[in-house]
Amino acid sequence: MFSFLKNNTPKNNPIPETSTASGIGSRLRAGLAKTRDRLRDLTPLFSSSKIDGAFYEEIEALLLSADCGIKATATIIQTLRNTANEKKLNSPAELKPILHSTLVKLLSPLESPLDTRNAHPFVILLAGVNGAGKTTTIGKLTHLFQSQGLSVLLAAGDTFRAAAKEQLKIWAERNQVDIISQSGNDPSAVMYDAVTAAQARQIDIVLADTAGRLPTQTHLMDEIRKIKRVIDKAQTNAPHEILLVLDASTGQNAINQVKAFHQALNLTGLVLTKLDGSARGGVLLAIAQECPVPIKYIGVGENVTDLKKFDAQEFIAALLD
Ligand SMILES: Nc1nc2c(ncn2[C@@H]2O[C@H](COP(=O)(O)OP(=O)(O)OP(=O)(O)O)[C@@H](O)[C@H]2O)c(=O)[nH]1
Ligand SMILES: [Mg+2]
Repeated sequence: MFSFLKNNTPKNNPIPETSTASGIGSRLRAGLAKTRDRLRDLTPLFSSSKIDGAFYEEIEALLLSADCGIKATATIIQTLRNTANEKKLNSPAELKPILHSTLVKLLSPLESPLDTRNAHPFVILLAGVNGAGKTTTIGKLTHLFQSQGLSVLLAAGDTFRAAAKEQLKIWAERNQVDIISQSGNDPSAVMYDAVTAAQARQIDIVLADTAGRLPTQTHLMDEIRKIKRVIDKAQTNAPHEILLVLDASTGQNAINQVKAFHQALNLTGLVLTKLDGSARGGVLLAIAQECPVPIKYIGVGENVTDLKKFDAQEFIAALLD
């Protein structure tokens, strides 16, 4: 089901960052502080005197506690054991760079920068369970795209709650972009309007908000499938990105969410939010092992600039170094 994701990393058109490299690095480190803290006992472990069964067991326990999941943890421990045997390593310190490179290798296939230049307007549909961070992520993405000189239109597709429309409107006002909404409660109609409005106004990007839904709510999953079909009617081959927004503190249930939403919508990517509030950042490794949908962005705070393009090397460095 996920085989198409392997080695399809388009490195040619990455979205440039808006801040300085050092600023990004320190924000990412601050955002990952809780997970890094959970893994802090790795440092004394790698300074211990010998590689033995207890050493591996302690690494295993730490990885599991950071929510790396049973399968990814087993893969990582096996790689460490194999490398230690093959290279006849005696000292735990020699295994530290091996752990680093193993984690980067596991996460690298998930890097896949978003390229908005191959369609106009470029339509991005955001989906996810209630409270995952969809609307906030739209606010952050609006800021990011605008900083690249792109024009943005928001589609208020969460017609379930009046407050949802208001929340998106606040983000629209903050970023000074237009929002398409309706008084009715048909999200597909809102999406159709938004895409045709973007075509008429020569807008670069449409960001489509949707109501939170659980994969078990069949009628709501049918509804979002319909939203996708209607967007395609308004513009052939749209939406160009279908992103699942996932709360990183969800734990291993994140895996079930990815699988269910992917089956329903054929996801093109993930946004992992609230990494700053969670010690469970290891869930990215579980995703890489069990359901490798590309991670487009990670959210490391509530501010408009707290959205980071996912970079495996940077992520692991911020977690371990
Ligand atoms: N700390 C932190 N909080 C976040 C992040 N992303 C979103 N939030 C917060 O999470 C809460 C829910 O965010 P929303 O954007 O409303 O989530 P949603 O998915 O649109 O929710 P529904 O529309 O109700 O399904 C808000 O309080 C946000 O400020 C993040 O990266 N870090
Ligand atoms: Mg919302």
